[in-house]
Amino acid sequence: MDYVEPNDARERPGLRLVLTTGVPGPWGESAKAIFQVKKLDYVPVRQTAAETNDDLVAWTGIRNAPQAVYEDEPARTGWEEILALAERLRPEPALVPADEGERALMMGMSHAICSEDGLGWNRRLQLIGPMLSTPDADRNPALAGTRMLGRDYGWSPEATERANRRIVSILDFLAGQLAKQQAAGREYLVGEALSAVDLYWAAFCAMVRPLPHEHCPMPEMMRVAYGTTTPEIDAALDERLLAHRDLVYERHIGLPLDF
Ligand SMILES: N[C@@H](CCC(=O)N[C@@H](CS)C(=O)NCC(=O)O)C(=O)O
Repeated sequence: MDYVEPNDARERPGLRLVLTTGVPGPWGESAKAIFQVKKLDYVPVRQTAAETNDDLVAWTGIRNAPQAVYEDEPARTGWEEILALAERLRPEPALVPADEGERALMMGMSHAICSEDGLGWNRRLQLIGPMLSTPDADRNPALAGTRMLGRDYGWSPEATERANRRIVSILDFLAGQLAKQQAAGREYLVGEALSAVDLYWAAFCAMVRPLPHEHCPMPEMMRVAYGTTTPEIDAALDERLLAHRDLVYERHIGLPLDF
């Protein structure tokens, strides 16, 4: 992917998407997948993980990614506002169901995957926890970036402890919903068609079961970290959920990923 620097991107019209370079960040991959399904063109803009990203902050006021910036509107940074922007700019194909009950379920499930205290959030706390629990964690210069992530995303020893329970509970819920849908002869997580939650599941699944290197050429260290799970997470990772991730990539997003 050819990234534009923030100082150049801010001068450009249209839709710009700030992404963490070199890694498949699940929130960023979700935004890319939504834009891809809707065939919305955007200018990819550089953000570097665990750094201060001063030029970006000078432009949008926000340090991390993703950020979707349309014309001179404020940057959209949350998964829900990025989805709302995409639905407004390109209503078809709709990724939010029209039926109110299905919409509420779809948004609730997406919240469980993407929001604070959700699957991705807790998995991140679980991943950085061991590094921030070492005896010299508060002064080791090699951990400056990890400390920044810990501060920005609310790490504490208690947070690591409950993260595993939250992750397993959310995986169980997703597996149960997919089983219900399949029993009713349906292929997707909600309703009859693809919706945003299918894209979120495909992207966030990487944090517990990364795609193979030929489909997702991420740094080896990150693959090992993401792929090292707990016995409870392994047990909760239903084969059908993994097969659903594959279907979504093959049919709607396309592989290999480019980041
Ligand atoms: N603001 C997003 C979450 C964004 C987020 O957690 N981004 C992370 C993962 S992609 C990030 O930018 N990490 C690298 C960093 O903080 O430098 C939301 O609420 O949906």
